Parts: sequence; structure tokens; C-alpha cells
Amino acid sequence: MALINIMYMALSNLTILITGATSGIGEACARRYAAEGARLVLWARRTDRLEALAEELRSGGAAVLTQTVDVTNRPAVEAAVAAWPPSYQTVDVLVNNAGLSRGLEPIHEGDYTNWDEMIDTNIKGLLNVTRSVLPAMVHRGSGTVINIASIAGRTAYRGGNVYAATKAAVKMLSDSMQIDLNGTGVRVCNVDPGLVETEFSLVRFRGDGERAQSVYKGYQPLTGDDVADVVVWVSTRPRHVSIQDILITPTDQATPTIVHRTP
Ligand code: NDP
Ligand code: 8X3
Repeated sequence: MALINIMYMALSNLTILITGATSGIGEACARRYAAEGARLVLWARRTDRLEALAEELRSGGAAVLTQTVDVTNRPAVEAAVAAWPPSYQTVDVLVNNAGLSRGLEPIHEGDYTNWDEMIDTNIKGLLNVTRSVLPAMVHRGSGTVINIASIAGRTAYRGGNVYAATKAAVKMLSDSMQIDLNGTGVRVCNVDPGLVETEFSLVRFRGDGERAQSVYKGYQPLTGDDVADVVVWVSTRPRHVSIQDILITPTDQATPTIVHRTP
């Protein structure tokens, strides 16, 4: 057996593109990958946060390229990829993490703007990025795509409607990538987190901190770092091993709505 087949993939000198790196799961992934010695390309819309994170990671020795990119803006995504300097052009791992939820209204009271934003970001944004990055991976015959979907894409809950549908779409896209990329050497992993305490609920409830905090009360939610731990683990498996699908929840969470809470 060739030695390469039994070796874990070292991340030093690999290039990792993380979308949505300014907060929560994406930011935690950036920290974990930087600690492993990877070269980072970090994308999000908030430039000040991107720069602050990059400065911190660079001071620890990491090589970091930041680009202010809204994944819903297809020309901007394509331009960002086209602008990569030679040392960043080989993306080995793509973490499709940028995403959001807006509102929790029943479907008959749903807000079209919220719906558009979720669909444009969670589905079309992920497609924009994937379509721009995958051809080079396929050409090289290697790479790993990690799509952050959600437990909400597996089981619906009251008011989750369009958000849940976008995440079910991500799961179906992961399955489709699995099939389309079979034989190319490119791996695809779908990660479905349960409740993770990030800015997710603050964004969903448009800055209502009290309502956002109540989502995580009475049990120990996951942290962004818990999910990042899994993401990095997936990308460090030996080249012949593909982790296709992961569901990660807090121990106290059984389904999106069955959560053991203590007062
Ligand atoms: P956060 O709100 O903390 O982080 C979301 C990140 O996405 C931010 O960095 C934000 O950056 C970025 N983002 C949002 N829209 C865009 C856009 N149009 N273009 C580029 N970047 C964008 O939430 P989480 O870390 O929790 O969410 C990360 C992913 O995990 C999402 O896909 C979410 O659906 C998923 N998820 C979250 C769970 C949870 O319980 N928290 C559970 C399951 C899945 P900026 O605003 O600077 O652009
Ligand atoms: C985020 C988790 O349950 O709030 O995807 O939808 S949930």
C-alpha cells in the first residue's frame, strides 16, 4: 500500500477558502485552520471584521488573504477568484459556510424580502462560489468541498419553512456534487449542525438580543469551534477517505425542537 494512502492530510501549505469568516462557525474554522498552518482565503461582507481577524491570525504566523465578497453577487465572486495571487490560486478546501436565516413567521405571513435573502445567500450564493472554485479542483484531480447545511434541512420546524428549505437544498446539492464529482478525486462533505451559539439568531431576529439569547438558554449549545473541529477533521482524512455526511448537535438536542432545557 502506498504510504500516501495511510497518511492523514497535513494542512500546512494547503489553501482553504472560507466563506462567512467574520463570525460564528466560519470565524472558528479560520482560527482552527490557521492553527494547523494552512493558508487562508477569507470572505465576508464586513471588511473591518475580516481585517481584524486576519491581523490577529497573521500575528500568529498565518498567511491570510482577505476579500470583501458578498456571495450573492456572482460577478463579485468571479472577480475575487480571478484576483487571487499565484500563491493562493490552488484552493484545496472550500468551506461553503456563508448563510443566514431571517424571521420565524408562519409561511402564510412570510416576508418576501427575507425569503429572497435566504434563497439568494444560502442556495445561490453557495452555487456561485462552488461554480467558481470547482473547475480548478476537478482539473487538478483533488480538493475538498465542505457545505454547511443544517439539521433544519432534515426536519422541518414551526416557522423554519424557507430557511429549512434552503438547507434541504444545500443537502441535495451536496448529494448531487457527490455524484457529479465521482471519479474526479474531489471530495464533498455535507455538515448539518444543530443549535450553535453564534450571531445566527441575532441575525434571524434582526438585532433583538434578548430573543436571540433565549434560543440558547437552559442547555449547553454547540460553539462555532465545536463545528470547526469537525470541519478540520473532515479535511484531514487520508486522500482515499471521504466523509460524506455529518449531523452534529448539542447532547441535549434530539431534533430541531426537542431540546432538553433546565430552568
Ligand atoms: P453567523 O451569523 O455568526 O455567521 C454567518 C456568516 O456568514 C458571517 O460571517 C457573515 O458575514 C456571513 N455571510 C452572511 N451573508 C453573507 C453573504 N451574502 N456574503 C458573504 N458572507 C455572508 O452564523 P453561523 O456561524 O451560525 O452560520 C454559519 C452557517 O452555519 C450558516 O450557513 C448557517 O445557516 C449555518 N448553521 C448555523 C447553525 C446555528 O445554530 N448557528 C446551525 C446550522 C447551520 P458578513 O455579515 O460579514 O457578510
Ligand atoms: C440553524 C439551526 O434549528 O435554528 O440551522 O434552524 S436551527
